Amino acid sequence: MKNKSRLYAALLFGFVTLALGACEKEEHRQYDLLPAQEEPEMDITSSGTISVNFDNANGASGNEGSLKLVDNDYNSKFLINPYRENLYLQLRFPGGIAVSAYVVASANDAQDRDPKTWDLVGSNDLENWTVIDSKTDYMFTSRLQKARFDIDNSTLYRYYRLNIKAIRGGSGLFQMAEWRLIYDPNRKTD
Ligand SMILES: [Ca+2]
Repeated sequence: MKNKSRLYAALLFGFVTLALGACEKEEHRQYDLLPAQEEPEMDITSSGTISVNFDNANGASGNEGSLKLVDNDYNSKFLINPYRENLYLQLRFPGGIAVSAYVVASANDAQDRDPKTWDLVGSNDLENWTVIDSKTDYMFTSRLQKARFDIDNSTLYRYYRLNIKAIRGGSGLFQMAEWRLIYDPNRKTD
């Protein structure tokens, strides 16, 4: 009886050892078969410094100041009264980076205040600007809407601006909830 128990114990031990060995092998095999992984895209907005040429009456850090454009809170917004036709939003980065997409988000109310026509431009000297993307008569279809635009850009820029050339209401107030810039580390740059 004792010997039988020992035999069972030995068999059980052997089975567990084999099973563990099989698991290890399986794990290695699966690991070897994994395809080369692409790096995930990155939201680089927080690495930049926001500025605008016309800020809210209460300043950049006010309740509806320009800092609200990049606070990653889609319920907070930047607002100016009145809108100015040459309004720009600018993000400055510590070094050149090639942005591959951007997000413009409508605010919580009053769609007449939405941006409608804009250019995304890039520069390295604040004098020469290259148009990277343009939208004309873009209409947000809902409030707090995150509109993403993928762009074909491989050039590194330190400065990005969103030139707000027209608002939906034509005149009046301007408001926007969020502006985000996206970087794809897998994309080849110039
Ligand atoms: Ca915000």
